[in-house]
Amino acid sequence: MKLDRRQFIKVSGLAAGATYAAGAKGDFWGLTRPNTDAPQTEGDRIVPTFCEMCFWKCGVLAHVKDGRVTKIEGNPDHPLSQGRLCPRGAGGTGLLYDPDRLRQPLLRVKKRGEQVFEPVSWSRALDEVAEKLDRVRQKHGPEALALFSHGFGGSFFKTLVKAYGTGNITAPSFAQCRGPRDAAFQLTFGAAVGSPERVDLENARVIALIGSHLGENMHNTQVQELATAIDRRAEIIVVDPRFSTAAGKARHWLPIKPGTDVALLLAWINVILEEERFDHRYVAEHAIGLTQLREHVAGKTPEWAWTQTGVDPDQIRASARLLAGARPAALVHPGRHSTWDGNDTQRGRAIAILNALLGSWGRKGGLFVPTKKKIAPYPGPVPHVAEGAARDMPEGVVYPFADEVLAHGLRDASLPDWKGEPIKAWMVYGTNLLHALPQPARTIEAMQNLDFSVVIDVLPAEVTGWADVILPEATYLERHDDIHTPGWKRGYAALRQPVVPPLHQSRPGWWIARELATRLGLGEYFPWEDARDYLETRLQASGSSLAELERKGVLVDDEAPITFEEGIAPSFPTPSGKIELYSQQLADAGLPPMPEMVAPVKLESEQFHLLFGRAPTHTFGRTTNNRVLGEVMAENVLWINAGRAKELGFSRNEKVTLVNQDGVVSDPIRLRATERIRPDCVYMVHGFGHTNPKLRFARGKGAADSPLITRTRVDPAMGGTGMNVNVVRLQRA
Ligand code: MGD
Ligand code: SF4
Repeated sequence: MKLDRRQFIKVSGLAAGATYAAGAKGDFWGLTRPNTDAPQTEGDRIVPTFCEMCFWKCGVLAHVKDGRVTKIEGNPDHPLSQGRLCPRGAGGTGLLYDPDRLRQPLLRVKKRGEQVFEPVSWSRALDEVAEKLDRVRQKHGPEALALFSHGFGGSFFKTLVKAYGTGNITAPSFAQCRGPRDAAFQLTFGAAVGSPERVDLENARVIALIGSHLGENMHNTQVQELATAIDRRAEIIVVDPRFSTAAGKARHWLPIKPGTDVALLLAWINVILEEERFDHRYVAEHAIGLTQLREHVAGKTPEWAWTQTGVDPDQIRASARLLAGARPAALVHPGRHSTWDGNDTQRGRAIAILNALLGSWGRKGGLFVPTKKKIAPYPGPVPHVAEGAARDMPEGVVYPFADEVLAHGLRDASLPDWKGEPIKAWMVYGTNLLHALPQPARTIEAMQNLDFSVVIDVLPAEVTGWADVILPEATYLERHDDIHTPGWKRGYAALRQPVVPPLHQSRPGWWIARELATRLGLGEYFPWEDARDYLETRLQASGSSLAELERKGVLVDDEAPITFEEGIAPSFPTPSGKIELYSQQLADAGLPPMPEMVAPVKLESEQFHLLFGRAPTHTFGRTTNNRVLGEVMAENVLWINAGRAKELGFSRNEKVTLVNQDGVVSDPIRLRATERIRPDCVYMVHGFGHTNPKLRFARGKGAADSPLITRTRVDPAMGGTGMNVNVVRLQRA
């Protein structure tokens, strides 16, 4: 099925950066509403479930006609979609009917990486995986197995490997994405920001986005709320080296020099404190460390920040005043992908401190206190593994605020030169590690050094090419998963259920995990008959039933208070029980207790900072083979400042390759010369430049940024890999 023409026009307009016709809430961002003009796509059946085209998990209604999914719409009852979807969600059929899908289990028959596989039966493949995992367990102990798992479907594999005996469970969404920001908010407020983020955008009167390119990063609910806020005349401040889609809606665009955001944030704090514009009562009641903060930012004036950031001091002052003038409904968005330059926890701390000064934590139009629906656990044995046993840090190295296992750390523990206890086997679920981890050459070296690897995926990817066994999973439209109950403005429980039966020989993750458990003698941890039995047991124990959830897709609690104004008692589970403007925890760990600037990477002549981000139609590399979404955006381009392109003798849209500081050369990519980016930066959308020949649509389209990420700066607080520290020069392709 294709998106209908009208949806595409809306989406294409967004992708092309066109001017947007203001209309009903969210229209100009390309969100789709139920489409009544396309009767040929109406289904005989409508099945509610939730989306997995990205990790936001909006509720969808899938139309089925003659056994095929014809249309996917937003579920109006689901709190995250509210009847709308982003372009990727509406394009889910492009994944379901992708002709390149993995169709049957595959066993490697030649050398690793040569990509020669033999199709085999499920029982042969599962026997092989169980036998190899058993061998690893006997030879090296269970902790020698690592699970890399990204996506909601990974939950049953987590149970499996915990029962097997390993705590080496990780996802790139921590140390390559949101980890630093969560550590920062945890240090400051005693609680993380979570996903979906606890930001009350729709009620905010001023919103500062620091490198959060909402509108290109299409987290549906946030985009809808941002659109509502704009309709209500909220002011937007965008801090970005690139004039993003959101910058087009902003009162202030601060085109900052990469790697200097802490300087800007300190200057904002300086203005708000010096001019006594902060929430005195809130800070006096709830925070500690104001005196140290005042001392710390003394002299960090907008004029000082200008020398670091290149941002006009008047604009710094004016934007600080705008923020403070709207408190507490003034929000500095915590961001999500925050592993930039290794000083990321400190940048997150500065953002958290600003929100504290604005009194916005716990307040309407600020960062609300999420509520969660309670669903009883399955009453079976729960596997436990020893805490702190993960092998993700070299001996003698400690990242004191790493709350989750570091994905690149487990990769490094698989390398031949690793000094500690090694990882010898990988189970990879739903993550293309060759694009997701920095230094992909090291990832390949690690995979070559393993005793065994199994990849569970829906499509071929670069990582499947290096696997010993590939298991084809059913897509999210063909399977049950666990119940989803995140913290949000209203508690809810959402069901993922099959809309159509699995195509080809793909199987749901719960079935694969349970079959492996049985073969490994761990069947007691999967005591249910099938996923329906598992879900029914949990729901009945919670006063509902599977039939009810199958019909509705989502059960939503009544409204409950989510702000201090509505009666939530302020609580800050930090060691002091207060908001910690000054962090004794950081000081005790030998780290700066107040955010400090770290010198940014220096450029030589003809070099650019390499920046990357998202597009409305794509989620990393997982959607770039999707023919439906590919009609809107089939390849990425390289944004370059038009003046700079001319100066270097490049024509407006010629093809170039990028050469990084270590001599690594990218695939060719077309230039997009524009005034909308600083002269010292180039920018591309992440997820393109696939090399796996089995991805017949995506292969060779655009360029990947990952091979150019040969250097990282590691965050000393939580171990995240700052990746925006690589520089490139351009050469004619
Ligand atoms: P994707 O690239 O989307 O995400 O990196 P990944 O977690 O690797 O690849 C997901 C894989 O999951 C694909 O192979 C896809 O086919 C498969 N898949 C999709 N749906 C399913 C399913 O239902 N079941 C199974 N079994 N498989 C499925 C993301 C990570 O990358 C993150 S979160 C961030 S924020 C970072 N972003 C980033 C960046 O922007 N630039 C660079 N250079 N590196 C980055 N690394 C991080
Ligand atoms: Fe799906 Fe878009 Fe929602 Fe992500 S934001 S879950 S892709 S509809």
